[in-house]
Amino acid sequence: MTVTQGYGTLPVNDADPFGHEVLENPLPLHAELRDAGPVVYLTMYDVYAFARYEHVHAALANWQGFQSAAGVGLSNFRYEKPWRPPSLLLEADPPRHDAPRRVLTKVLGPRALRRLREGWHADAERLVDEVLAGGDQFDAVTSLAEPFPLRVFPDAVGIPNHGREHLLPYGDHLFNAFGPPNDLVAKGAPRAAELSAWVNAQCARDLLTGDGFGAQIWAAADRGEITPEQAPLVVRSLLSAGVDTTVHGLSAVLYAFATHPEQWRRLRERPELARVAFDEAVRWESPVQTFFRTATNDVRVGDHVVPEGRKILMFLGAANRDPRRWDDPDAFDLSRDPSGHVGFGMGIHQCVGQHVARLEAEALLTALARRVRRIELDGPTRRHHNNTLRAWESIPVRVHLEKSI
Ligand code: OVV
Repeated sequence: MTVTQGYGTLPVNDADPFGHEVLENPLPLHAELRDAGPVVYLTMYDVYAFARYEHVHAALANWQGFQSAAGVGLSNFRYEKPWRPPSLLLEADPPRHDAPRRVLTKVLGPRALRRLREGWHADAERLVDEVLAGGDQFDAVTSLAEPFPLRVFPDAVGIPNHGREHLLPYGDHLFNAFGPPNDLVAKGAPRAAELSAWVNAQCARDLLTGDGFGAQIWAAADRGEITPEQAPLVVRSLLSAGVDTTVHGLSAVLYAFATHPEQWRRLRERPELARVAFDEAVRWESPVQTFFRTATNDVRVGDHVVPEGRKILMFLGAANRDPRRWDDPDAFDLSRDPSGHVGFGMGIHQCVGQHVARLEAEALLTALARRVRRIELDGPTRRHHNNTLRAWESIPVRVHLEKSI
């Protein structure tokens, strides 16, 4: 469907990208949007959309033209008050974005993670042993993908044990809140203030252990790299973006292997493929499906113009399966080079925690590959619907164990 605009015919689409039908299976809408043209107008929300790799990638790389400080959800912070104080990273533009980003880049960088590596691998081995001791049938989401990040990440940040059960519900609501105020947001709203208050309380210096990511953020404030007012908000970014994302990323890679036995065999032959496998799963599933940007001037896209101040929905998941960019995009394939996918974003906001996520995945996958010869689905899977995240609620699996270990 198209409509006449001053600059030609702008393709329009009446679908609800945040409706349950699309959340259950977004792939048909993604194909429709990609094929409609480089920019599509979404009538339901009066916003524009990019779904082709070329345009999503280019927009994410162009922070001057496509800003984040007006919010990366549907809500436009130029006109609407954000539901929580904006993130100093996600919802900020240079120059304000840069000091917090520099601090987190160092705290979460490959060098800093080296001291966690051995412990996380041991934790993964222990968790896998515990789960396998319970039998050959289990739920990959509730037995592995959820407990593993919850076992290692909050400890690494340095928050107390009490109340950690709030982390996943907080993240779920936060990622819903980037979408429209629909039933998913309404479902989380009653607890939002309580969860938010708990998360904010964990960001205080005196609650954080001496050697974690949180303490290192406060140490950066002592060195004057960020202000003491910024430190708690930077810690909040870890607790906001660091749990649900990795849970759903791990669910994605476990589902991918449970449904691609030949790829599991490959991983077992070459366990050093664990990291590529995780990136391929992030491309294939795109646990973070969408973020908005806001046009900072009238931007020409093909024959059309996105007017200044308007929101554009970036379909990361659609870009990651764009056949214009990827050969056989729907295949989960360890022999492809998935680098360049936009599942972690692109440009100055590209996921600052991606090394943490990869280390978690590497630890869990290598522990599992050591003991499990085959992993297969063992019943109907169930999706978890979220306005931003592509998630699983349940992945029942049966495993066949390696006898010698
Ligand atoms: C990437 C991301 C998602 C959600 C929250 C944040 C970041 C944050 O910085 O708070």
